[in-house]
Amino acid sequence: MMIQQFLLNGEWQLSGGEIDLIPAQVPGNVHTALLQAGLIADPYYRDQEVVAFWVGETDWTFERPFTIPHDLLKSDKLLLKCHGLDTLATIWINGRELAQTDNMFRIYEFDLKPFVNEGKNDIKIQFKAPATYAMQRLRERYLHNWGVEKDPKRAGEFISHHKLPGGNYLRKEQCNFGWDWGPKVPTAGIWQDIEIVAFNNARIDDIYIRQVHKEGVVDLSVDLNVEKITAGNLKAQLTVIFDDQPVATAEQTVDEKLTQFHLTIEKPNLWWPNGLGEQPLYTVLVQLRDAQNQALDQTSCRIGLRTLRLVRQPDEWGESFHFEANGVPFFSKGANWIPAESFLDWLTADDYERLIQDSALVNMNMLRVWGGGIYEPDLFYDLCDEYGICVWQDFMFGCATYPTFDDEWMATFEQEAIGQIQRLRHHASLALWCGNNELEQGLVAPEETETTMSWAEYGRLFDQLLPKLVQQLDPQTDYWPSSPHTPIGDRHNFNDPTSGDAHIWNVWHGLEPFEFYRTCLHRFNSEFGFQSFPEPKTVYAYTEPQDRNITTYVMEHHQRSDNGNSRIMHYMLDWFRLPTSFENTLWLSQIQQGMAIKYAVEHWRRTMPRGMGTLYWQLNDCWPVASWASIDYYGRWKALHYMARHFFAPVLISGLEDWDSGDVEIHLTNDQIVEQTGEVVWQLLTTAGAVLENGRFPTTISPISSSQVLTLNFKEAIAAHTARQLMVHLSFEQDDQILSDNLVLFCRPKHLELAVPSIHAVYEADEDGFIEVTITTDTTAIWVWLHSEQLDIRLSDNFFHLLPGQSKVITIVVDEEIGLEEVKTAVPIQSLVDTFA
Ligand code: BMA
Repeated sequence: MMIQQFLLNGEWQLSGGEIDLIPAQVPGNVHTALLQAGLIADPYYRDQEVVAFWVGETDWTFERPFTIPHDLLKSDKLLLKCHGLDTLATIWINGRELAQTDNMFRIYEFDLKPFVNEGKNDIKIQFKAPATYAMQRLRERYLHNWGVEKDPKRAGEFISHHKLPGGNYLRKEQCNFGWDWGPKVPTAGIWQDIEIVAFNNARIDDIYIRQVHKEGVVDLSVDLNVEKITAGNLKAQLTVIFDDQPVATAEQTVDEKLTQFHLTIEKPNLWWPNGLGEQPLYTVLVQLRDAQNQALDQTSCRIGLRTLRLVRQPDEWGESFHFEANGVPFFSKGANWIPAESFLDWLTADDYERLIQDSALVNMNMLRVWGGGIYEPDLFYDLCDEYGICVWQDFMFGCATYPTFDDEWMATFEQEAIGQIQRLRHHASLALWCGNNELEQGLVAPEETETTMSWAEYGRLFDQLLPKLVQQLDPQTDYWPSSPHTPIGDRHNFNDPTSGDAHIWNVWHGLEPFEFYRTCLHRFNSEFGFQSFPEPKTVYAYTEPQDRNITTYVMEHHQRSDNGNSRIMHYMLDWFRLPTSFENTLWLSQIQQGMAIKYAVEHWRRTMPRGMGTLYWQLNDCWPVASWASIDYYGRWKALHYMARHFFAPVLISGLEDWDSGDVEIHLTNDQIVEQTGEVVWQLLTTAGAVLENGRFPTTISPISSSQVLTLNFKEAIAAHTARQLMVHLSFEQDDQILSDNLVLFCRPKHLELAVPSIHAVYEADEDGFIEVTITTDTTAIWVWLHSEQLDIRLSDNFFHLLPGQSKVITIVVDEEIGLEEVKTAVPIQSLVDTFA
């Protein structure tokens, strides 16, 4: 008989504190059940999060009946499989304790047989209050955690800045206790599927696929692990499917736990990161049969034929740090990924698809799944495989010291790591396993102190256990102990520019000017970032009219970085004229954020091949908040995300200006595997749009390289016109197509002398039902953007510059059915001048 699986998802009953038996969805959590029942308000609205703190301080019980039919009870094995319990759970079956669990990231299986009867049964899962437990443990032994402080005045009390105390004691999503962009909503619940599994004879435990790439073929070796209960001959059949056709098959008898298959794929279609090639995927299907040829179990997984390695070798600057796909080095472009929801059950498949698609659309090829969140569900990695987004996967530790001295805690983590490596290792997109986020950035010292763990305690987990497990279970993926990590010389010397990866926070946290980025020559920038506010529509969703000033209590409540709003304004005074309204402040903060990250990324792309990667902090949000994200909680693209498409373009033209000498260096950066030939076109313009000088010349740029193609000097023009009235427009053109264009200024935008543009728009519906708008201007308009308070719109480009004589065609995708006329009135067009004029 084939293995049987029965989901116990759906409606359960929830009780806790004063609340008795309200309906609760599984998968789900306590907060969303209470919200559904009208017992708490939306924690994302105003400061309702604070009102809901009691939820994390309460024990909760989920329960439901279930039925076990007669033949199920006769199965050789009857198991309860929990794909995710958050977190401190005791499971009761018919009033008897089945098991206790302590790790949200583990998949647990328990023998159910001795606990159930034929017919009606019931299951209860009790969850301990996470906030209360965490606090107790912290009182027993202090463990440092950024964002939490010991209260100097009251022993045993803590000052909670952006986090609730003690989360580092629990194997639970760390940012559920709060973060410098996330709310403090420690929840509890059955957050993943829960099911009953019954089988006879045998089942498939897991498979492991190794690839060996040779000239024109890929050899696959597949390890099949089988759990065998009864003796008897078993057979396993393996089929590799591509484009719905079998391309290789093999059959074996299964005598032992482990059976190995060897197959060859001829003429392999190789998988490539986004921008470098296609993402063909093969399905590996394994079927297990008994001696009578009856199917017992089957499993399948999708793979991409590729090699994907982190390359570290001595070079003229120290030690390289870059990724190579199929032997081809590539520059990593992307962002850091945080959980896309604080209440994970609210996330839909569409939300995931949109975020991964949005990453690929702006020319990203890598996301880092950051260590303070969760190992994402399979769907996330499936989408990354499909869109060519390589995954830098952290293990779930971040910004705190951890109790590696506790053997029980280490043991549960070991099981977590084994389970997650086995679950994710076959994904084409998996590029790297990384131990943790930022522990080596000041949280470890030779000896344990109040604020550090010792290297010995740290090493136990990140230098011994984890590399050993990765080597055993996924030897074809590299392991990196921490982000950032300096592999050469003094390990305390994090952010060394000659080797390893770096987190550059001198701009923003360190209040250094944007120019600081250009002094950084690191090998790989895995974090750096700049905040902005979400757009007005998003802010309106969590505020009332009286909250709409960035200094109000509610606006500051939706800002978790220390003095975050002051930092935004600090830089704004440096770069821009003060905006005239609340809404303009929000928009301008987005332009500023985009400019900061563009400044950094263009510089780092110019340093290729010394620097081989930039992942900005951060792609997404888990609630509506001021943050470093480029896509807000509702999926709305901030200015940064639109700008990313340009500064991550496969071929980039950029200008490096020297305001003192009047020099502009023109640089071309090519991420493509093939050389690019085209024309560089430049114009020196007045702010009114008059062309003072111009030129064009043909040029070729080699694959995967960056070079300075020309330096121009505009000292005389600056003397004649002032820096405030000049700009240089650059473009790189190929067959009449502009592959990249850019604007160079000689002063801060606040000093630019810009006239008020009159922007003209002509709307048309194209044959696919999209709306196209052609935009022109009578004078130079900087950072032109379209937006809508009424409609959710997506634009093919936004926050662009427009010169008189140019026309820009933008496609507008509107989420709802709506006529051309309505769009016209609902989509105003603004530019920089409108933020202050
Ligand atoms: C980095 C990250 C996060 C944090 C961000 C902004 O250090 O690893 O912990 O949210 O900075 O401060």
